[in-house]
Amino acid sequence: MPRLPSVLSLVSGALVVGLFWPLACASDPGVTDDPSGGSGGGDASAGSGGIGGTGGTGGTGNTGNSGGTGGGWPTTGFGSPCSVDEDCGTRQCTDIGKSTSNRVCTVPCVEGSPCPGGGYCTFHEEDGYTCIPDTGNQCGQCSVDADCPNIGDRCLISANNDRYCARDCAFDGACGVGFECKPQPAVEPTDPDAGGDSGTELKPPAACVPEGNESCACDAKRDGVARRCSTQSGGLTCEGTETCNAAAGTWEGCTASSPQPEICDGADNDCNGTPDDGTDLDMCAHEGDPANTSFVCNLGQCELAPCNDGWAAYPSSLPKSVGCTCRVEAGDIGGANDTCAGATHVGSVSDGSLNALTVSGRLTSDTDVDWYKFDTVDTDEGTTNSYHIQIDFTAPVPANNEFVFDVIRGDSCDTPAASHSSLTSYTWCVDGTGTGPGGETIGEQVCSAQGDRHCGPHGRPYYLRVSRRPGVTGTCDEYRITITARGSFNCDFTKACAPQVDETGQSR
Ligand SMILES: [Ca+2]
Ligand SMILES: [Ca+2]
Ligand SMILES: [Ca+2]
Ligand SMILES: [Ca+2]
Repeated sequence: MPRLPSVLSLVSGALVVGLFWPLACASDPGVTDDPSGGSGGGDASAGSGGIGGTGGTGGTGNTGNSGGTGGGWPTTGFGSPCSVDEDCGTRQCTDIGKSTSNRVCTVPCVEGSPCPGGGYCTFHEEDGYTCIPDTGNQCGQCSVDADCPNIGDRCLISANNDRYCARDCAFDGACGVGFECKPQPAVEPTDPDAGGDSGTELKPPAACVPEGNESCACDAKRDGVARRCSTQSGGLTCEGTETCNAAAGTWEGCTASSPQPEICDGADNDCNGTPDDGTDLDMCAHEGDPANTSFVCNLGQCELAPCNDGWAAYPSSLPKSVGCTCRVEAGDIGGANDTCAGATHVGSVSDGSLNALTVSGRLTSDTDVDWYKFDTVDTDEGTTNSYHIQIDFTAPVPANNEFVFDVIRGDSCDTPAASHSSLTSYTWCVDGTGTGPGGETIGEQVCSAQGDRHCGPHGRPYYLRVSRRPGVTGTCDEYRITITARGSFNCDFTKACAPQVDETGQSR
């Protein structure tokens, strides 16, 4: 860094930039030899035109000085492209590019004096605080600092979440209209010793920010940039993005949805940041009010909670909103009677009485079965026996096409015999007279303790298993089964009762 101290001493001696240039010029004969300098000298307005053509934005500042001091001044003034210091009337050729080299003629910054020609002051690691031309870098598009063109540029983010290039203003706090100079966190210098070597006291970092930390105006520099936008309703706010359409000069196409009460759909309808964060009751209210249960929101879907005890959601073809309308019998809650061991004991029937047992229930799932157990009593009637077990469906009405039962006669939870399975009516009786396979008279309509035909006893426990006929469409219809031990007709040995076995050894 050999140059900076000498530059600074020159600045302090000259006090202002306008005075510095003639001093430098006079001390360097090479510059006065520049033929282009002669053509621009002497007339301020004519010089302005010539400089503007070669030096761009820096031309005006240079022109005033050269015009004021007479002829022989180079046109390669502030902001002009250059390769080496000698190319510049300012004697300072600086690479102001950040990622891409961009060498232009510059001047040192001076406290209390604006940079020439619309330039601005930024820090250069070798040259210290340096006036560089305004290259239109402010509000350029960027993702990181390196995307911005000039040294000292920052890639900042606005309150609307869009990023933009912001130029340095640490030296003098000067920014254009509509911008304000805001402090910024320090960045690691590419050369950690730069500040120390230059002898320059570094100012706290700052950059030009749109007033209010708003987005830069939507213009050609910002075309296609997206920023955050929002939609508000009822105290709720949803956010989205909108895009700068430079041709129209407006931000367009805000993607924010309209805030809505939270429903169970996997989406964050009220835009509070959490999907489906309402109560199950509220979020599924639109699904209806199911009976004997409630909706719960699960993975974006309103599902029925388990039914209250004593109720089932059956048949499953019903709409979810119906809920649990199929009553489960007390003896079947939790599937209690789904096995023979859990059979519901429903009482007993006797041939000494016309009283019947009635069993009713519902099959409350596709696979539900109901087991029942009852006792039968064969009373001693002396010379006759009216024991006649009859089991029949009496509901559904008018016809039962859905339910069947299996029968086990005896006190054992065996598999029902095939001939005693899938029945809708069952008879086992001795209260008649018939002819056996050997031509003998059978039946206990006439019987005695001493004669050929004894009078029982035949009383046995029974198991009954109610199930749904295979392939039938299930309903929650109630079935009803009537059981008697005293048949309403005499036993017909020609068709009923088979495969009745000889349980006593004496009669069938
Ligand atoms: Ca939410
Ligand atoms: Ca939701
Ligand atoms: Ca059951
Ligand atoms: Ca009897």
